[in-house]
Amino acid sequence: MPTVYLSLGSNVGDRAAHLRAAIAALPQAGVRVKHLSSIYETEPVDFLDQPWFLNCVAEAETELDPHALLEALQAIEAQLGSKKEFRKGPRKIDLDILLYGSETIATADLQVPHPRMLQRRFVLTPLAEIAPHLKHPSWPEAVSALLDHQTDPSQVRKL
Ligand code: PH2
Ligand code: MG
Ligand code: MG
Repeated sequence: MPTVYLSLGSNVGDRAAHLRAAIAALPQAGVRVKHLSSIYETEPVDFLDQPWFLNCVAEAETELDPHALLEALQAIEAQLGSKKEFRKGPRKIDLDILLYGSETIATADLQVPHPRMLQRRFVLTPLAEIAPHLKHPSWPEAVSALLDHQTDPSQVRKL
């Protein structure tokens, strides 16, 4: 069964409760969580004029294929009432696929590895906590080294 890495984020309402609800919904969706990072409070990136996020990363196993996994995550977002008003804007819960085994996927609705993950401290910091030696065939280095060389100036604080 492939190991997948998921990024979870929330910056609206009771952010920690939304992360907990999403994590609790994963098993019924066919996603078995093996490791969960700490929760981090993170400065918004890309679209800056929005509240700070809580972010974490999960390592999980699933028999769902990548697109079925994407649909399962979108169903949890909808079930928790998450609506994004606009791209990269505030939302109750955002569930993103970072990695799906060592696969590379480039379709209209799904790109894996997540195309911006190596430029984001809010992803690399929790990922390095649970999987410092993780590598993908398309990456020059493992996660902990990528974090060491990170130029993203945004703040990331462990809660
Ligand atoms: N998600 C975004 C855009 N910006 N910034 C932080 N700190 N955390 C996020 O999860 C995040 C973001 C779009 O998905
Ligand atoms: Mg996202
Ligand atoms: Mg998303």
